[in-house]
Formats: sequence, structure tokens, C-alpha cells
Amino acid sequence: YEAVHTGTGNTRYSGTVTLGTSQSGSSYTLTDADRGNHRTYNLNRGSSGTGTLFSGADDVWGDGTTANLETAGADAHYGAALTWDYYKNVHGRNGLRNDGVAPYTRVHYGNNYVNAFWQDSCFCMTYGDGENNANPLTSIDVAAHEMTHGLTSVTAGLVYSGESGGLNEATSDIFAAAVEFAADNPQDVGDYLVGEKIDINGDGTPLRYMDKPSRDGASRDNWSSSLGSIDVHYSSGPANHWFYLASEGSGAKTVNGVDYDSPTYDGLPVTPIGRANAEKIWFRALTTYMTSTTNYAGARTATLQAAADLFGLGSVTYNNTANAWAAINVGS
Ligand code: ASN
Ligand code: ZN
Repeated sequence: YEAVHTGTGNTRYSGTVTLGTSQSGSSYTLTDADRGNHRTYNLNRGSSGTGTLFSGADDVWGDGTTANLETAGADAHYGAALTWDYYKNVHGRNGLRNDGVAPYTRVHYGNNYVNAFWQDSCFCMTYGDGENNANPLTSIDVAAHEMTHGLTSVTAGLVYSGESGGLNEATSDIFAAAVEFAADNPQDVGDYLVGEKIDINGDGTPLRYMDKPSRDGASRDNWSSSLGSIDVHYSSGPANHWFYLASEGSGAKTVNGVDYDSPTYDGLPVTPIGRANAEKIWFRALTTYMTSTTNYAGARTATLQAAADLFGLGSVTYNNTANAWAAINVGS
């Protein structure tokens, strides 16, 4: 007999949170019965199989320190729950495949492994512990990014190279930001940065910036004909920039205490449609209109079709959606 339970997670990046757990006899496991039985496993620095399902005699997980191996499990379990809730509550989607079945999560992958990844083959997300095993890559935005690769895979199926690969990556960054905002966690407030909590650069700077992606030294701000030949984590830049501009508009702005300053390719200002509308448009474009080979021009068309469906052809929201694309040098 397994009972639906709510445990307590003492996370590293998000403070003390509620976790969906299950009780089996006298022990508890990280099995979220309210969210498609999403389970979190401990690889204990191994790199194959599923390791062991996190389980324990009490329903308290981690102590906020990386030394306690449950802590990364708590963070990743929480991030998956937030992502599940976001797609359900905001977009009406019951799991990545809309079938009520969750992927699973593995933490403590490898030794000093500085990455996290999604795999279609296992329908699972995997997280390394970072440099010196000191900073697991299990923050809310990283978890939402990886889980969103699963959504992209079962919907548009954007091929992970060329312009479609950049759009695949941007989709993960866009919904990473959306989930982080929706979580409304006081320890990890929403922002248009990716990976700001995991200190992946060793100097406290984020992995990526959506207001002006070139702030990372490698990502592109705008579309150009060479975009399809660079790494997908850099060709995501213009679409991330589109999402920021559509959400917040061009120029200088402070959101949740973070300063942004978003330029436009054509120098013309962009009037925002608001983040909630930008999220709805991208989700509908991804799940209804994009295909495996969609490029940037196709993404513009897909979002305009979505904006027409949701807000009306020629509506203010439709026109500002188009203006945000012109601002990254796609269309006019
Ligand atoms: N963390 C990376 C990502 O999700 C892993 C990769 O390059 N596939 O994009
Ligand atoms: Zn990715």
C-alpha cells in the first residue's frame, strides 16, 4: 500500500519546500503520486542505470548542504514538480506527453560532472554535481530546462542542430524562466537568466542572459545567416531575446530586483505583450505549428499563427509579437 504524502525538502537552492512523496510500510520514497509518479533516484556518482530510489525512515529530505546526498534529490524532485504544475496549470497539459505519466529523475551523476541532460531513450532527466561535486546542477531553472527538452521531443521534435536546434534550446530556456517565475519561490525569484544559482562559471555569473544573450560572450542577440552553424546553446540566443522583448519590451528595466537592458536589431522600440501572453504564444506555436525542421523564419510564422488564434489577426498583441521578431532581425 502506497499513500500519497507530502514531505519536507531542505533544498540547496530553494529553501524549505513541500515535496510529493509516498509511504510504503514504514519508509518514505521520493515518488510523487500527485504528479504522474515522478520518481527521483540517487546515482551516487555512478553513470549508468537508475541507482537507488531515494527512500528513508522519515519524510524529510536533505539539509540544505551538498554534503547531504538527499539535498540534490530534494532540489531536483521539487524542480520537476514545479515544471509538472506549470504545464498543467498554465497550459492544461497533463504531463509531457499529456498522458499523466511523469519522466523520472537521476541525481549525483558521475564525478565532478558539470552538466545536466534529458534523454528520450529513458524518458528521464539526469544531473551532475558540478565542479568538485560542490554545486549540483539542480536549480529550478535547470530542472525546467531539461524537462522541457522532453516536451519539445514529443511535440515539435525540433532537430538538435542548426536553427531548429537553437529553437529547441531556446524553448527549454523560455520555459525554464516561465517555471521559475511561476514557482514564486522567495529563495529563487523569477528572472530572465539561466543557471544563476549553480555558479557554473565559478564567479557567480549566470550561464545565459535572455535580455541580451551576447552578455555571455558567445550567444547571438539577432538572427543572421550564419546562425545555423554555431552551437545550439548559442543559436538559442535570438529566440531567448525574442521572448524577453515580447515579455518586457526593449530598453532598460528592472524585474524582481534584476536589471536588464535589451537592445533591438533595428533600433526601433518593442512594446511588450507581457510574459504570460508570450508563454501562451510560444507553447501553442511549439505544440501546434512547429515541426522538426522549423527554422527562425518558421518560428516567426508559427508564433504569429498562435497569436492570431489566441488574440486575433492584427490585434495589438499580434502586431507586437511581430515587432519583437523584427527586433531580432526576423521579418519586418
Ligand atoms: N545541459 C545541456 C542541455 O540541456 C546538455 C546538452 O547539451 N544536451 O542543453
Ligand atoms: Zn538544453
